[in-house]
Amino acid sequence: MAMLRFEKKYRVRGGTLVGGDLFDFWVGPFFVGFFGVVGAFFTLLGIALILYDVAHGPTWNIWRINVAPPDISYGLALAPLLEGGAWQLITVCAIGSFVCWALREVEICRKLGIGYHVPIAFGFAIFAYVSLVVIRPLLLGAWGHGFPYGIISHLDWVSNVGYQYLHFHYNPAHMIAVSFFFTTCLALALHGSLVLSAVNPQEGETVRSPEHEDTFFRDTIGYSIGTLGVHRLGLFLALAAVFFSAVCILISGPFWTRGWPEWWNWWLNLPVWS
Ligand code: 07D
Ligand code: 07D
Repeated sequence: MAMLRFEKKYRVRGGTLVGGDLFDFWVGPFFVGFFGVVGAFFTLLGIALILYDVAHGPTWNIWRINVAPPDISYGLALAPLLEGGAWQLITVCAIGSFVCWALREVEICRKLGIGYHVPIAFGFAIFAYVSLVVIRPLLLGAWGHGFPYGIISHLDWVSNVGYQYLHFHYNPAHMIAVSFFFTTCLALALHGSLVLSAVNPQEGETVRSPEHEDTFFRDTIGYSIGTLGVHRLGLFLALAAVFFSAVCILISGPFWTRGWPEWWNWWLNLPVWS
Protein backbone atom coordinates (compact mmCIF):
# COMPACT_ATOMS: atom_id res chain seq x y z
CA MET A 1 0.00 0.00 0.00
CA ALA A 2 1.37 3.42 -0.89
CA MET A 3 2.44 5.38 2.18
CA LEU A 4 -0.01 8.25 1.68
CA ARG A 5 -2.93 5.83 1.27
CA PHE A 6 -1.84 3.89 4.33
CA GLU A 7 -1.66 7.06 6.41
CA LYS A 8 -5.18 8.01 5.30
CA LYS A 9 -6.45 4.60 6.40
CA TYR A 10 -4.89 4.59 9.87
CA ARG A 11 -5.52 8.24 10.67
CA VAL A 12 -8.73 7.65 12.57
CA ARG A 13 -9.71 8.90 15.98
CA GLY A 14 -9.13 6.84 19.13
CA GLY A 15 -6.31 5.20 21.05
CA THR A 16 -5.53 8.33 23.05
CA LEU A 17 -4.49 8.01 26.70
CA VAL A 18 -6.36 11.03 28.07
CA GLY A 19 -8.84 13.61 26.86
CA GLY A 20 -10.70 11.41 24.37
CA ASP A 21 -10.99 13.27 21.07
CA LEU A 22 -9.35 16.44 22.41
CA PHE A 23 -6.51 17.43 20.02
CA ASP A 24 -6.85 14.03 18.33
CA PHE A 25 -5.91 15.36 14.88
CA TRP A 26 -2.98 15.87 12.53
CA VAL A 27 -1.29 19.02 11.22
CA GLY A 28 0.32 18.08 7.93
CA PRO A 29 2.26 14.88 8.61
CA PHE A 30 2.41 15.47 12.42
CA PHE A 31 0.06 13.91 14.96
CA VAL A 32 -0.85 16.62 17.50
CA GLY A 33 -2.60 14.93 20.45
CA PHE A 34 -3.07 16.18 24.01
CA PHE A 35 0.61 15.51 24.79
CA GLY A 36 1.73 17.32 21.66
CA VAL A 37 0.02 20.49 22.88
CA VAL A 38 1.20 20.16 26.50
CA GLY A 39 4.71 19.24 25.29
CA ALA A 40 4.82 22.28 23.00
CA PHE A 41 3.81 24.42 26.00
CA PHE A 42 6.70 23.07 28.12
CA THR A 43 9.16 23.39 25.22
CA LEU A 44 8.24 27.01 24.45
CA LEU A 45 8.23 27.97 28.14
CA GLY A 46 11.61 26.25 28.61
CA ILE A 47 13.14 28.05 25.61
CA ALA A 48 11.68 31.38 26.84
CA LEU A 49 13.27 30.81 30.27
CA ILE A 50 16.64 29.97 28.65
CA LEU A 51 16.41 33.19 26.61
CA TYR A 52 15.41 35.18 29.71
CA ASP A 53 18.35 33.85 31.71
CA VAL A 54 20.82 34.27 28.84
CA ALA A 55 19.59 37.84 28.23
CA HIS A 56 20.85 38.64 31.75
CA GLY A 57 24.17 36.91 31.15
CA PRO A 58 27.42 38.13 29.61
CA THR A 59 27.13 36.61 26.10
CA TRP A 60 24.87 35.50 23.25
CA ASN A 61 27.64 33.32 21.82
CA ILE A 62 25.76 30.03 21.26
CA TRP A 63 28.77 27.94 22.40
CA ARG A 64 29.28 29.94 25.61
CA ILE A 65 25.75 30.66 26.83
CA ASN A 66 25.13 29.01 30.17
CA VAL A 67 22.17 28.52 32.48
CA ALA A 68 23.72 27.44 35.78
CA PRO A 69 21.99 25.51 38.57
CA PRO A 70 21.71 27.23 42.00
CA ASP A 71 24.69 27.45 44.32
CA ILE A 72 25.13 24.40 46.57
CA SER A 73 24.26 26.63 49.57
CA TYR A 74 20.60 26.73 48.41
CA GLY A 75 20.41 22.99 49.09
CA LEU A 76 17.10 21.61 47.91
CA ALA A 77 15.29 24.95 48.23
CA LEU A 78 13.92 27.07 45.40
CA ALA A 79 16.40 29.74 44.28
CA PRO A 80 15.71 33.26 42.95
CA LEU A 81 15.09 33.25 39.18
CA LEU A 82 18.48 34.64 38.15
CA GLU A 83 20.42 32.65 40.75
CA GLY A 84 19.48 29.20 39.54
CA GLY A 85 15.69 29.46 39.77
CA ALA A 86 15.55 29.61 35.95
CA TRP A 87 17.60 26.35 35.83
CA GLN A 88 15.10 24.74 38.21
CA LEU A 89 12.09 25.80 36.12
CA ILE A 90 13.85 24.83 32.87
CA THR A 91 14.48 21.38 34.38
CA VAL A 92 10.75 21.03 35.14
CA CYS A 93 9.94 22.14 31.57
CA ALA A 94 12.53 19.76 30.05
CA ILE A 95 11.18 16.76 31.99
CA GLY A 96 7.59 17.80 31.12
CA SER A 97 8.50 18.13 27.47
CA PHE A 98 10.46 14.81 27.27
CA VAL A 99 7.69 12.88 29.09
CA CYS A 100 5.02 14.42 26.80
CA TRP A 101 7.09 13.42 23.77
CA ALA A 102 7.24 9.83 25.08
CA LEU A 103 3.48 9.75 25.81
CA ARG A 104 2.71 11.17 22.36
CA GLU A 105 4.78 8.26 20.96
CA VAL A 106 2.69 5.88 23.08
CA GLU A 107 -0.54 7.30 21.60
CA ILE A 108 0.83 6.90 18.06
CA CYS A 109 1.82 3.27 18.86
CA ARG A 110 -1.71 2.62 20.15
CA LYS A 111 -3.25 4.06 17.01
CA LEU A 112 -0.98 1.90 14.84
CA GLY A 113 -1.44 -1.20 17.00
CA ILE A 114 2.34 -1.64 17.34
CA GLY A 115 4.45 -2.33 20.46
CA TYR A 116 5.72 0.35 22.83
CA HIS A 117 9.41 -0.33 22.12
CA VAL A 118 10.22 3.20 20.89
CA PRO A 119 8.72 5.12 23.84
CA ILE A 120 10.24 2.60 26.28
CA ALA A 121 13.66 3.14 24.66
CA PHE A 122 13.26 6.92 24.89
CA GLY A 123 12.21 6.40 28.52
CA PHE A 124 15.74 5.13 29.23
CA ALA A 125 17.20 8.42 27.89
CA ILE A 126 14.77 10.35 30.08
CA PHE A 127 15.84 8.21 33.05
CA ALA A 128 19.50 9.08 32.40
CA TYR A 129 18.68 12.79 32.26
CA VAL A 130 16.53 12.59 35.41
CA SER A 131 19.36 10.74 37.18
CA LEU A 132 21.69 13.65 36.42
CA VAL A 133 19.42 16.56 37.33
CA VAL A 134 16.93 15.17 39.88
CA ILE A 135 17.83 11.84 41.51
CA ARG A 136 21.57 12.50 42.13
CA PRO A 137 21.05 16.11 43.32
CA LEU A 138 18.29 14.85 45.68
CA LEU A 139 20.59 12.12 47.04
CA LEU A 140 23.41 14.66 47.49
CA GLY A 141 21.09 17.25 49.06
CA ALA A 142 21.47 20.18 46.62
CA TRP A 143 20.16 21.12 43.18
CA GLY A 144 23.60 22.62 42.58
CA HIS A 145 24.84 19.12 41.74
CA GLY A 146 22.84 19.13 38.47
CA PHE A 147 24.69 19.91 35.26
CA PRO A 148 24.54 23.43 33.75
CA TYR A 149 22.64 24.03 30.51
CA GLY A 150 25.17 25.22 27.96
CA ILE A 151 27.04 23.58 25.14
CA ILE A 152 30.57 24.06 26.51
CA SER A 153 29.62 24.48 30.18
CA HIS A 154 28.05 21.02 30.36
CA LEU A 155 31.32 19.57 29.03
CA ASP A 156 33.19 21.40 31.81
CA TRP A 157 30.79 19.85 34.32
CA VAL A 158 31.42 16.32 33.02
CA SER A 159 35.19 16.86 33.16
CA ASN A 160 35.11 18.45 36.65
CA VAL A 161 32.87 15.76 38.11
CA GLY A 162 35.05 13.11 36.47
CA TYR A 163 38.25 14.45 38.08
CA GLN A 164 36.45 14.91 41.42
CA TYR A 165 36.64 11.09 41.55
CA LEU A 166 40.28 11.19 40.46
CA HIS A 167 39.96 8.92 37.43
CA PHE A 168 36.41 8.29 36.23
CA HIS A 169 37.54 5.49 33.91
CA TYR A 170 37.99 3.33 37.04
CA ASN A 171 34.24 3.60 37.80
CA PRO A 172 33.11 -0.02 37.14
CA ALA A 173 29.61 0.98 35.92
CA HIS A 174 31.22 3.58 33.59
CA MET A 175 33.37 0.74 32.19
CA ILE A 176 30.29 -1.39 31.54
CA ALA A 177 28.39 1.57 29.98
CA VAL A 178 31.33 2.50 27.72
CA SER A 179 31.72 -1.12 26.63
CA PHE A 180 27.99 -1.31 25.80
CA PHE A 181 28.24 1.96 23.81
CA PHE A 182 31.18 0.56 21.80
CA THR A 183 29.36 -2.74 21.27
CA THR A 184 26.25 -0.87 20.09
CA CYS A 185 28.36 0.83 17.39
CA LEU A 186 29.89 -2.50 16.39
CA ALA A 187 26.44 -4.13 16.14
CA LEU A 188 24.97 -1.23 14.13
CA ALA A 189 27.94 -1.19 11.74
CA LEU A 190 27.68 -4.97 11.19
CA HIS A 191 23.90 -4.87 10.78
CA GLY A 192 23.83 -1.80 8.50
CA SER A 193 26.60 -3.08 6.28
CA LEU A 194 25.13 -6.60 6.07
CA VAL A 195 21.67 -5.33 5.07
CA LEU A 196 23.13 -2.99 2.45
CA SER A 197 25.32 -5.77 1.06
CA ALA A 198 22.23 -7.95 0.50
CA VAL A 199 19.40 -5.62 -0.45
CA ASN A 200 21.17 -2.79 -2.29
CA PRO A 201 22.87 -4.64 -5.16
CA GLN A 202 24.71 -3.18 -8.15
CA GLU A 203 22.58 -2.49 -11.24
CA GLY A 204 21.59 -5.71 -12.98
CA GLU A 205 22.13 -7.88 -9.90
CA THR A 206 19.32 -9.37 -7.80
CA VAL A 207 18.36 -8.52 -4.23
CA ARG A 208 19.46 -11.29 -1.84
CA SER A 209 17.27 -12.81 0.89
CA PRO A 210 17.71 -12.92 4.70
CA GLU A 211 19.00 -16.49 4.21
CA HIS A 212 22.01 -14.96 2.44
CA GLU A 213 22.55 -12.65 5.40
CA ASP A 214 22.25 -15.50 7.91
CA THR A 215 24.60 -17.66 5.85
CA PHE A 216 27.23 -14.90 5.77
CA PHE A 217 27.40 -14.97 9.56
CA ARG A 218 27.17 -18.76 9.83
CA ASP A 219 30.08 -19.01 7.39
CA THR A 220 32.06 -16.34 9.25
CA ILE A 221 31.48 -17.10 12.93
CA GLY A 222 29.33 -20.24 12.88
CA TYR A 223 26.16 -18.55 14.13
CA SER A 224 23.59 -16.02 12.97
CA ILE A 225 21.29 -14.34 15.45
CA GLY A 226 18.64 -13.92 12.72
CA THR A 227 16.64 -11.04 11.33
CA LEU A 228 14.42 -10.45 14.37
CA GLY A 229 17.13 -11.29 16.88
CA VAL A 230 19.56 -8.66 15.63
CA HIS A 231 17.02 -5.93 16.41
CA ARG A 232 16.43 -7.37 19.89
CA LEU A 233 20.18 -7.40 20.40
CA GLY A 234 20.56 -3.82 19.15
CA LEU A 235 17.83 -2.53 21.45
CA PHE A 236 19.27 -4.44 24.43
CA LEU A 237 22.81 -3.14 23.83
CA ALA A 238 21.69 0.48 23.48
CA LEU A 239 19.40 0.40 26.51
CA ALA A 240 22.03 -1.34 28.63
CA ALA A 241 24.53 1.39 27.67
CA VAL A 242 22.21 4.13 28.88
CA PHE A 243 21.12 2.19 31.97
CA PHE A 244 24.70 1.63 33.15
CA SER A 245 25.47 5.30 32.39
CA ALA A 246 22.73 6.31 34.81
CA VAL A 247 24.08 3.81 37.37
CA CYS A 248 27.66 5.09 37.01
CA ILE A 249 26.72 8.68 37.83
CA LEU A 250 24.19 7.77 40.55
CA ILE A 251 26.80 5.83 42.52
CA SER A 252 29.37 8.66 42.17
CA GLY A 253 28.82 10.72 45.30
CA PRO A 254 25.76 9.17 46.92
CA PHE A 255 27.42 5.73 47.29
CA TRP A 256 31.14 6.29 46.65
CA THR A 257 32.88 9.49 47.67
CA ARG A 258 36.56 8.64 47.18
CA GLY A 259 38.57 8.33 44.00
CA TRP A 260 37.34 5.50 41.77
CA PRO A 261 40.82 3.87 41.51
CA GLU A 262 40.56 3.25 45.28
CA TRP A 263 37.40 1.19 44.78
CA TRP A 264 39.54 -1.48 43.18
CA ASN A 265 41.45 -2.07 46.45
CA TRP A 266 39.16 -5.04 47.12
CA TRP A 267 40.90 -6.72 44.21
CA LEU A 268 44.37 -5.99 45.56
CA ASN A 269 43.28 -7.15 49.01
CA LEU A 270 42.04 -10.56 47.86
CA PRO A 271 43.67 -13.19 50.15
CA VAL A 272 44.69 -15.17 47.09
CA TRP A 273 47.59 -12.74 46.43
CA SER A 274 49.22 -13.09 49.86
C1 07D B 1 22.44 13.18 17.31
C2 07D B 1 20.04 13.54 18.17
C3 07D B 1 19.93 15.10 17.91
C4 07D B 1 20.17 15.90 19.14
C5 07D B 1 21.08 16.90 19.25
C6 07D B 1 21.23 17.69 20.54
C7 07D B 1 20.31 20.84 22.19
C8 07D B 1 20.96 21.66 23.28
C9 07D B 1 20.95 23.91 24.28
C10 07D B 1 22.11 26.00 23.58
C11 07D B 1 23.18 12.39 20.09
C12 07D B 1 20.52 19.05 20.43
C13 07D B 1 21.05 19.96 21.50
C14 07D B 1 18.86 21.05 21.95
C15 07D B 1 21.02 23.13 22.96
C16 07D B 1 21.42 25.11 24.57
C17 07D B 1 21.29 25.64 25.96
C18 07D B 1 21.79 12.77 19.67
C19 07D B 1 21.46 13.14 18.44
C20 07D B 1 21.97 17.30 18.10
N1 07D B 1 23.76 16.76 26.25
N2 07D B 1 27.70 15.87 25.70
C21 07D B 1 26.65 17.15 23.05
C22 07D B 1 22.92 17.32 25.32
C23 07D B 1 24.90 15.40 28.78
C24 07D B 1 28.63 15.23 26.53
C25 07D B 1 26.10 17.67 21.77
C26 07D B 1 21.57 17.27 25.83
C27 07D B 1 25.40 14.95 30.09
C28 07D B 1 29.91 15.14 25.85
C29 07D B 1 24.86 18.44 22.19
C30 07D B 1 21.63 16.64 27.09
C31 07D B 1 26.70 14.33 29.75
C32 07D B 1 29.66 15.69 24.58
C33 07D B 1 24.56 17.79 23.52
C34 07D B 1 23.03 16.33 27.34
C35 07D B 1 27.04 14.89 28.43
C36 07D B 1 28.32 16.09 24.52
C37 07D B 1 25.85 16.58 20.75
C38 07D B 1 20.53 16.31 28.04
C39 07D B 1 26.69 12.83 29.75
C40 07D B 1 30.24 16.01 23.32
C41 07D B 1 24.84 15.56 21.31
C42 07D B 1 19.20 16.90 27.89
C43 07D B 1 25.58 12.25 28.96
C44 07D B 1 29.15 16.60 22.40
C45 07D B 1 29.80 20.29 22.55
C46 07D B 1 24.47 14.41 20.38
C47 07D B 1 29.59 17.98 21.96
C48 07D B 1 27.91 16.63 23.28
C49 07D B 1 23.31 17.87 24.10
C50 07D B 1 23.58 15.76 28.53
C51 07D B 1 28.30 14.76 27.83
C52 07D B 1 25.03 19.90 22.37
C53 07D B 1 20.41 17.84 25.08
C54 07D B 1 25.41 15.96 31.15
C55 07D B 1 31.16 14.56 26.46
N3 07D B 1 25.66 17.15 24.03
N4 07D B 1 25.91 15.45 27.86
O1 07D B 1 24.84 14.33 19.26
O2 07D B 1 30.04 18.19 20.88
O3 07D B 1 23.69 13.48 20.98
O4 07D B 1 29.44 18.98 22.90
O5 07D B 1 20.71 15.53 28.95
O6 07D B 1 31.43 15.88 22.99
MG1 07D B 1 25.81 16.47 26.03
C1 07D C 1 21.67 12.00 29.63
C2 07D C 1 20.84 12.46 27.27
C3 07D C 1 19.35 12.42 27.54
C4 07D C 1 18.62 13.09 26.43
C5 07D C 1 17.32 13.32 26.38
C6 07D C 1 16.69 13.98 25.17
C7 07D C 1 16.44 17.18 23.30
C8 07D C 1 15.65 17.56 22.10
C9 07D C 1 15.68 18.51 19.88
C10 07D C 1 17.30 18.03 18.03
C11 07D C 1 22.79 9.42 28.54
C12 07D C 1 17.21 15.37 24.88
C13 07D C 1 16.47 15.89 23.67
C14 07D C 1 17.09 18.26 24.06
C15 07D C 1 16.55 17.98 20.96
C16 07D C 1 16.02 18.54 18.58
C17 07D C 1 15.02 19.10 17.62
C18 07D C 1 22.08 10.40 27.75
C19 07D C 1 21.57 11.56 28.22
C20 07D C 1 16.40 12.93 27.48
N1 07D C 1 33.27 8.65 29.03
N2 07D C 1 31.44 10.43 32.16
C21 07D C 1 29.26 8.99 30.50
C22 07D C 1 32.70 7.89 28.05
C23 07D C 1 35.31 10.18 30.75
C24 07D C 1 31.93 11.31 33.17
C25 07D C 1 28.22 8.32 29.70
C26 07D C 1 33.69 7.50 27.08
C27 07D C 1 36.41 10.77 31.56
C28 07D C 1 30.83 11.81 33.94
C29 07D C 1 29.00 7.35 28.85
C30 07D C 1 34.89 8.06 27.50
C31 07D C 1 35.68 11.64 32.55
C32 07D C 1 29.70 11.26 33.32
C33 07D C 1 30.37 7.93 28.89
C34 07D C 1 34.62 8.80 28.75
C35 07D C 1 34.29 11.17 32.43
C36 07D C 1 30.10 10.45 32.27
C37 07D C 1 27.45 9.31 28.85
C38 07D C 1 36.22 7.97 26.88
C39 07D C 1 35.84 13.11 32.42
C40 07D C 1 28.28 11.26 33.35
C41 07D C 1 26.33 8.70 28.01
C42 07D C 1 36.45 7.13 25.67
C43 07D C 1 37.22 13.59 32.77
C44 07D C 1 27.76 10.41 32.18
C45 07D C 1 24.28 9.46 32.92
C46 07D C 1 25.02 8.89 28.68
C47 07D C 1 26.70 9.52 32.63
C48 07D C 1 29.06 9.84 31.57
C49 07D C 1 31.36 7.54 28.02
C50 07D C 1 35.53 9.47 29.54
C51 07D C 1 33.29 11.60 33.31
C52 07D C 1 29.00 5.96 29.35
C53 07D C 1 33.39 6.65 25.90
C54 07D C 1 37.37 9.83 32.11
C55 07D C 1 30.93 12.74 35.10
N3 07D C 1 30.51 8.78 29.97
N4 07D C 1 34.12 10.34 31.32
O1 07D C 1 24.87 8.82 29.85
O2 07D C 1 26.85 8.44 33.02
O3 07D C 1 24.03 9.17 27.91
O4 07D C 1 25.46 10.16 32.58
O5 07D C 1 37.18 8.54 27.33
O6 07D C 1 27.54 11.88 34.12
MG1 07D C 1 32.36 9.39 30.69
